[in-house]
Amino acid sequence: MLLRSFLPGVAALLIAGPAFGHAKLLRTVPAADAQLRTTPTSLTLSFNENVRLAVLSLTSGSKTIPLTVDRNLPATPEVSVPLPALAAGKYQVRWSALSPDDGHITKGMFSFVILDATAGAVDPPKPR
Ligand SMILES: [Cu+2]
Repeated sequence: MLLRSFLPGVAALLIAGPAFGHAKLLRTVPAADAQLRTTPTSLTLSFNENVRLAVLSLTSGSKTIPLTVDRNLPATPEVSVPLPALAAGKYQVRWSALSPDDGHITKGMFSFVILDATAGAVDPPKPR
């Protein structure tokens, strides 16, 4: 009896589920897996709908680079934060975004590389 009254509710949830879009990350600057020859001065995440960033962290190895996210801003599809001067290295971005429309949270991570400008080209062919 309990099961019988429960199932229609579950079915309704399953059907309704896909109708609500979750915030999807469309693109970023720097782009995922980018190999940069110049140091980026800002980090931008573009979503398919309005979001509030719950988490935005930038790390390089064990080092965390402090970022300032203004959480008082209204929800927006594009979030941009200024970056401090970054040294050459591999950086990892972790994010988590809240969609105010339905309260859903999506998250992900990506990385990019800042090449060492003083080292010249990446893996130049070595003369033998
Ligand atoms: Cu959603």
